[in-house]
Amino acid sequence: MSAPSKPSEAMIFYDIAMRPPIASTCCSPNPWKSRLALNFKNIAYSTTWVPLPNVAEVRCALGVDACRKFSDGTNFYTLPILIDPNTDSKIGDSFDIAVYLEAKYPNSGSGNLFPPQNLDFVFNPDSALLVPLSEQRESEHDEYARFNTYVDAAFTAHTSLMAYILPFDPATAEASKAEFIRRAGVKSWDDFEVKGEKREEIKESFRLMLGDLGKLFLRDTSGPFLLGEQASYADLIVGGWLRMMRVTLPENEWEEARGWHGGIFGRLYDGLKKYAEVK
Ligand SMILES: N[C@@H](CCC(=O)N[C@@H](CS)C(=O)NCC(=O)O)C(=O)O
Repeated sequence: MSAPSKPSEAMIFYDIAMRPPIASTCCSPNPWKSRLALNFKNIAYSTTWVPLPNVAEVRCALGVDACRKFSDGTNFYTLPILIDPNTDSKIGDSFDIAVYLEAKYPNSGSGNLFPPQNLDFVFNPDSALLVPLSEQRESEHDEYARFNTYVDAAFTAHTSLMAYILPFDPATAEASKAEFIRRAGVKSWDDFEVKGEKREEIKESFRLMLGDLGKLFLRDTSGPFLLGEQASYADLIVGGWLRMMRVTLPENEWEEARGWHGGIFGRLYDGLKKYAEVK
């Protein structure tokens, strides 16, 4: 039997709840990659919003194994998770979700999430990241998996610019902050604030990294995406991080970053708006 062009029953997508109104504050990059992919594929779904301190409990209750580990080797329970009742599938990693959607529903939505392309972006952080977001794995979409790993590393190396104004849900803000303080081994939330000269230094490093990444977008300038007018999952990977920047950078710095390198990333953010509806 050939793959169905569209699933008949709505899927359930799990994302992290931030401060209301959630549609304008949700900012977790990996769930965003999946939201963009679900909308790109024009899949019917609803979102279940999970308070940050409840992610582990929800993931365990769904029986989805952890896909990350903390540096001490303990499980790190994360979102997104996607449940597809049409196939009884539960997928707990954003890259796997995109691969799944393309494999099961190749004929749905705006086309192929994984058209062949060269994605030769490399990022080597000064020091090993404490907690890798995604690992490079053997995959039928190796080029994209490698790109995902490097893009995650490149943005993660600069999230100190963004952590302090994360829009936590007031209902669980204290517990969420306490957990971030514990993980980082700092004393108080104020230790996350980066300002002055240090901030300018990190911003410059961020700008240079985006300049490197931006070179890939200059190969085809017929549209905002890597392949010009046609978006692919590689654009959505970067788009997930742009969504985090949009919410967690001070407004003036977001405007500044949009304009860096001739506005490549501002155009990408705007171009992806058609896939950014929060459902
Ligand atoms: N490799 C995983 C990583 C998922 C991940 O790190 N999710 C973060 C949000 S972007 C999370 O759930 N964090 C929960 C927490 O920090 O407690 C994926 O791509 O889905």
